[in-house]
Amino acid sequence: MKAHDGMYIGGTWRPAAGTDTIEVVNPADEQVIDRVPAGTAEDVDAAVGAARAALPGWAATPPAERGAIIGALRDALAARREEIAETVTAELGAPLPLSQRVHADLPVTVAGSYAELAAEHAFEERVGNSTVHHEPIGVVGAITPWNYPLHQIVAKVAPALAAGCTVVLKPAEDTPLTAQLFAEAVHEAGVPAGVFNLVTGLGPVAGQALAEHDGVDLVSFTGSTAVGRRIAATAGAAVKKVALELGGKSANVILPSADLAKAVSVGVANVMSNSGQTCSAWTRMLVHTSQYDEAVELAAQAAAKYGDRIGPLVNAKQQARVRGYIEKGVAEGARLIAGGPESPREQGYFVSPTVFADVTPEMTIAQEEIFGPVLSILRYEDEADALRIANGTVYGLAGAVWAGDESEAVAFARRMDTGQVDINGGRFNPRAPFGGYKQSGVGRELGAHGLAEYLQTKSLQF
Ligand code: TXE
Repeated sequence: MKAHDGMYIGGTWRPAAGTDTIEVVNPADEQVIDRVPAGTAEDVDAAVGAARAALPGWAATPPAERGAIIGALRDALAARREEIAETVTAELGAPLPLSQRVHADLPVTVAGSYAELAAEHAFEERVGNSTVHHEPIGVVGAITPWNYPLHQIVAKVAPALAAGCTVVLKPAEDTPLTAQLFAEAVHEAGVPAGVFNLVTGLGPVAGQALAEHDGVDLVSFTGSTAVGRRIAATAGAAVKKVALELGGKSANVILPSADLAKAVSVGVANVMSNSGQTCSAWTRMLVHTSQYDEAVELAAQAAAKYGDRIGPLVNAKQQARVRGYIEKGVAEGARLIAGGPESPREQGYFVSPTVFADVTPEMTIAQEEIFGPVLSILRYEDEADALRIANGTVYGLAGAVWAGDESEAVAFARRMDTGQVDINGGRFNPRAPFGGYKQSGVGRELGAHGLAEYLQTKSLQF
């Protein structure tokens, strides 16, 4: 696609307030592929104004009608599958099959679930002598990252629209083309003017202006813990609600009764997918001491199979950051069994699929989010030890448990301090709430819980 040179505000593409632009770079070959306008506080203000003006009409639209429009949005996204996949591949660097199967198809599923949920949701209920109304919270400021460029947008915009809110989106500066495609689909679906608005721009400029804007009632942010903390502080001072989806350091706990070969191969694939740029990735594999050497061998074989089939990281900064973590792992005494800090290619922001053995819980690579294709394998002595290690980070976003018997895995998962756990591999459910315990965030995305984030309640007694 060719980038729009304006902002999508009030149902039309209009010129940006300023003249600065942002270069969009293909991370696989470092070539500039396009430019989008760099929004300013003025653009954000215009977008928030359009969203406020559209709010009463959209909030009063019957939920089933809102659902029908979200259904049309799902169809518009589905019709653009190839264009979306190619765009994600161009600006994120993801291999095309991954862009098709995940980056393009997953958001269609999520939009579809909100087309249904808008119609199904109980926006009003009778509790004793009260009627409780669940009303839209208002104008939503959505700030999204680049790792799943379209999914992150749909996971915020679809539930917000289902709830009756209007939205201003500031997508990541690395992947604005996918966001522009989304705006085109919104337009095509017949979403009324001003209900959805797009301002492309830099985080500290357009993002910050959106997070601080008085006309925004809720800020929904996905990204780094540092920026999330800042947004929460600003919102707290303004007594404004936030939803935050931040980092993770999820544990993949393989209990001795599990199918070890399957658990290890799925576990490695989980970390390498999307070049490790997944907040819920199972980056710590926990293996019983009696099976440790076998698991390490299996993981090394599995990682070698990936070779250079995984895509690059999104930009030079992320590549440098991930290579720095790999060097730190070596310096702290972990044993490199696959990959390493050297880039496998001259051009592009590539990092080799990397696996560390002999990782101990206090090492930096076992504590901090790396956000690259790097797996740490840790050893545990017994279940209590496994649970202590699994729960021993500041994060609590996701996780996995493998056991011969499902109930054994479930019992363990119930004791994990984390928002989502996949049992024996799991299977994606668009209606299952997703979000963090501890420093992984505040609030939930997906399903009815995701919709409820965008509602406030009023009770009438009679
Ligand atoms: O994130 P930023 P970055 C983690 C991951 C990664 C690290 C850094 O560990 O290595 O964060 O990534 C906008 N006010 N995750 O630097 O800066 C920015 O424009 C308002 C985890 O890319 O947080 C973008 O739209 N907004 C994660 C969004 O915030 C601001 C996904 C995220 O960028 C802003 C991505 C500001 N002051 C990174 N500064 C996940 N949880 O999935 C930046 N932004």
